[in-house]
Amino acid sequence: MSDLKGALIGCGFFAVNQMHGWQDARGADIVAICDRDPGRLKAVGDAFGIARRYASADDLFADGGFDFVDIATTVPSHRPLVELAARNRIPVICQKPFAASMADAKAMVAACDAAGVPLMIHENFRWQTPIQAARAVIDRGDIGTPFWGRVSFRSGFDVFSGQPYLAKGKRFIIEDLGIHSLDIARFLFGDATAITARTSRVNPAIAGEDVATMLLAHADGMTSIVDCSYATKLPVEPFPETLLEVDGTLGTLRLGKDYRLTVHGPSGTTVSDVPPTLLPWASRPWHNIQESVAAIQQHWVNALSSNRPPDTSGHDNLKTFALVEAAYASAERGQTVELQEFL
Ligand code: NAD
Ligand code: 89V
Repeated sequence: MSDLKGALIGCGFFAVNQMHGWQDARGADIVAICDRDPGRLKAVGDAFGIARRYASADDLFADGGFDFVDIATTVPSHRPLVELAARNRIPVICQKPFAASMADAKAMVAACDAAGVPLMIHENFRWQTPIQAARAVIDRGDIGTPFWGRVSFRSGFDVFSGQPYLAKGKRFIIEDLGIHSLDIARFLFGDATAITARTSRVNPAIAGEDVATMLLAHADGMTSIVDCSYATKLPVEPFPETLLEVDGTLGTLRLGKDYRLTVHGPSGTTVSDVPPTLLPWASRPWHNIQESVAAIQQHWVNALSSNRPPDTSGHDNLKTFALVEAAYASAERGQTVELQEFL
């Protein structure tokens, strides 16, 4: 079978990782790119040798000649671009966060369903090697049935220099980073039914919240805590590591700093290193995220080629995005919010 042809819209900060990921992917090639900023279009086009370049997504779709589109723009353009792809019956990947509102996200899913095209949200953190390693331990039953968990991301890393828009939004850490942690909680512990959240802003130079603590009730009775902070000054900066604690009926799992996994169960205690691979184009400390970009893109190629829905389909990611919306509602109201209100 010949390789799938892809087009990428949005040639900004993060799209460079996606372009590297597509170069690594088996079974897909990017044949066209689009950005309304001529400087970004030239930089990415020249770096990756892409001749077909467009300033407008309408023109890109009018010319066609690709089997899927990868949307790497920021959130305001997600709904119009996904709907444009659906109108052109082109399978589509859209970066997180899904949309500006739950109503927009649902409309995007409905548009793709009506057009009969797959939609995948680029929710890559669950594809990180250490997160996959933790999931394998749980699936093997090494710690029995999990009854409590924690997904923790605490950092003082300056994300604003690479992504200045993150300092300007009314919403910050839950929408941008917590969304990954909430998805990891769903991936490891199952869907949630209710959330209680508290947020605060420590950094006076930004508009949104930079600290969030969330308590999740999961469908199977399990409880988890998802906490994230960009205001945490540690002796050794852990960005962008997600740490895990899981207590099960037979033992415990701890994913600690430097990708160290400790599993304690009936047969004893094992400590192993589960670091991400440093891909040739990757750079520390981003390599954990960069590897997961390559992994989710390969997953998309495999799913599309075999007519299977991707794991983080639009339908699946509505449940992660509902957690984001419910967390903000909970923090604002000062009370627990049932997920049902948003789904
Ligand atoms: P960015 O602002 O650096 O890049 C976005 C690019 O899209 C810009 O070059 C802009 O000109 C272009 N663009 C915007 N609207 C367009 C349109 N309608 N048509 C054509 N071009 C358009 O942003 P970024 O930091 O690269 O973030 C992009 C997305 O990636 C965001 O949604 C962000 O949350 C997400 N992101 C994800 C991860 C991850 O690990 N999954 C990491 C970082 C960023
Ligand atoms: O993954 C992300 O979405 C990024 C970062 C890790 C910097 O928060 O925005």
